[in-house]
Amino acid sequence: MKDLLHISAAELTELGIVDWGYTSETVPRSFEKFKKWLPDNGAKLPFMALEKNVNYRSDLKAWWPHARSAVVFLFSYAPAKKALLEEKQYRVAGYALGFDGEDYHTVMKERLHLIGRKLQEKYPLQFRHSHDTEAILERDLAYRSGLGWFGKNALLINRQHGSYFMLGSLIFDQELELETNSLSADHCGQCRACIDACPTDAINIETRTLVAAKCISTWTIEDRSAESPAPVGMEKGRGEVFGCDICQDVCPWNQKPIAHIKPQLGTRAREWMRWFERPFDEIANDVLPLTNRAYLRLTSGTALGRPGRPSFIRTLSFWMKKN
Ligand code: B12
Ligand code: SF4
Ligand code: SF4
Repeated sequence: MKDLLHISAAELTELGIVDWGYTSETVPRSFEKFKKWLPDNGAKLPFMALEKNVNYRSDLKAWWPHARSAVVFLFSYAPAKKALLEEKQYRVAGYALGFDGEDYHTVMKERLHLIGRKLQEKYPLQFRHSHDTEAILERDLAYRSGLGWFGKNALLINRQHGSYFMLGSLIFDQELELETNSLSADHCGQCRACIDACPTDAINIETRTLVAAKCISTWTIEDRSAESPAPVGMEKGRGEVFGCDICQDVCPWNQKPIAHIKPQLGTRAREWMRWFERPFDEIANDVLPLTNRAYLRLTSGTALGRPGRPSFIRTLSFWMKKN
């Protein structure tokens, strides 16, 4: 990784960043693809379909009129993911325990702010940030910054770091004196490991997008209805209770980066892993007596509260019936 102006690569590494890329292209390359995807998928993810948000995604300038350039950072959760894989623990997606079990939004926001303020010490710039929070096509922004390609599993894949990372971006009101990496070529080749491994057949190979309604991640995190039936094929999964990493775990581009790092799971993340690895009925017994608000208190400070108690219980019941 290179230094970012006067911020050294070592300082960025301290913040959990493994690479960054710069672009002054404010218009996404795949907005038309997004618009084609929306009619069939927006119902399951209503926040994606809001008219205002669709317009924001068309151009960074539509979202923030002052936007002129952006730096996208890869915040790795590979060390935590490696620890989970070694424990054969698949019930919680790696990103949720990857920042010591803390809510990645909070952690990344703090770190992006720190970088933005440090840049302001030398440059009279204004910035905004996005870390799975704003209505912008974050993967496309990372693609334009030369950080990777869109895999057949729809994830942004980086040749050196695979895909076990979250994207965090700083968007600036001026262009910076930085070079843009060249755009990444597609390195999926003839591989179709993710398509064959996805238990619910959620990957649309032609468009490299997901059928949101079929994806386990949608059902276990975003679908807050206690009545929604599980996607067909869910029973072939690995006991996913929060999110799904199957199409990443089988990707050859994740094997090398994972082989070369030390597994690392912080104390809180390990406690959560232990909480989740118990029999499903034991977990349900912890959650059933709680009110919805008490459940939110239990998960507060983590990313785990997002589905809400009713749909979390619905997911646990699915696995209890299956076992
Ligand atoms: C909605 C959403 C979801 C939904 C829908 C996912 C989806 N694929 O759309 C659900 C709940 C299913 C989901 C799941 C997950 N998500 Co999510 N999600 C988002 C969110 C908020 C929007 C994504 C989006 O725009 N979807 C719309 C569709 C049309 O976009 P797309 O699938 O990426 O399709 C693009 C490609 O097909 C591309 N394309 C295909 N071929 C080509 C070729 C070229 C040349 C180009 C330029 C483009 C291109 O064009 C499309 C439009 O951009 C983003 C954050 C953000 N603001 O961007 C995070 C985000 C994509 N999610 C993220 C993560 C980590 C996950 C999960 C791994 C979590 C988990 N473990 O459960 C899974 C992964 C599922 C998967 N295989 O993609 C990360 C991805 C990091 C990465 N390495 O790519 C993001 C970027 C959040 C972040 N800031 O880090 N997610
Ligand atoms: S996240 Fe899981 S369900 Fe969704 S596409 Fe990947 S393997 Fe399939
Ligand atoms: S598993 Fe294979 S096809 Fe799927 S994203 Fe990885 S390299 Fe591409």
